[in-house]
Amino acid sequence: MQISLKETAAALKSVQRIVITAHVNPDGDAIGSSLGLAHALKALGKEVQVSIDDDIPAAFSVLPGYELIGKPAAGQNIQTDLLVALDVSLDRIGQVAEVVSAPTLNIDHHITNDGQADKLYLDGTAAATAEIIYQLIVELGVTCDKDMAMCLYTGLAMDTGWFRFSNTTPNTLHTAAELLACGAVPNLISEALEQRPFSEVQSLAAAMQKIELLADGKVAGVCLDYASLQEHEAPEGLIGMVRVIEGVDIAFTLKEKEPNLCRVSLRSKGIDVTRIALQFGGGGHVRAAGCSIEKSCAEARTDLIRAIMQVLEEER
Ligand SMILES: [Mn+2]
Repeated sequence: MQISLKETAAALKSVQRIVITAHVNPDGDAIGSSLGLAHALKALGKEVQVSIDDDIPAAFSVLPGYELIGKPAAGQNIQTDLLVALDVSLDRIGQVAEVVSAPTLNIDHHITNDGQADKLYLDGTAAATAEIIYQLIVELGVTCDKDMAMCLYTGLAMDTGWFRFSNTTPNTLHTAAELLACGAVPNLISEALEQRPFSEVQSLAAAMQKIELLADGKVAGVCLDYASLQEHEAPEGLIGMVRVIEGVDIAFTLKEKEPNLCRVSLRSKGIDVTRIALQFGGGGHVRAAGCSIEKSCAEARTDLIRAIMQVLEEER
């Protein structure tokens, strides 16, 4: 059931124990929104746990509360009054779905949200879930402090490509300004999140050698199979390097994270790439989407390219 922001605030106020989660393969918005909301609910005297079924990259230790994020263990049974899922539909929260049995409240900005949660607050115009969480904090009557601001600013900055992408609105920048006024330190966040181990820069260089151009240069992508990912870890930011290639409309990366399990990221300069991601059970936004394909790297590549070509053909 879709609810309003006011009803979302009321749902949070009406319970005492809250577990916050976000999607697997968490990004800055998933982590920043989760911690930002956790700080706000703690300020209201709530008992809050943050549980995300994945490893949290160490770079995010710049965020206050990083050490509080737990990972659910199989067979665990977390008792709580409400499960709050951020930046995701309930189908991508991994084992959290099994270890927590409680009513669900979902807060998201993805237009592809499946609406399966008991209560859903969805704002597809928000650049980031963090933008919604800031409004929610105001609605809750909580004073935004530095810890909340650091976390939410990170979510907002990272989902907008540091305020460069088309989802950046006047409200996004107003929110960012409010967060700076509340104590967020933008250079601390960007320096922490931009730094890379030397080995990762080398991995990025190796992966960039494998970028292929397709469809007369309208499509570019890179596929990393399981063996090559054992040799060099998948570098962060690879899709961004593919995206900037002149003439490219659709950029993709395909990473075989486990044998026969490929994670796909898609970016576009206009074409709706959710049309491709949805074909494989994924989702996202018009210009940034993703999905998983349970096949080998080579087979998944064939299926993905076929789907991309079909969408390009329909656009013509
Ligand atoms: Mn997001």
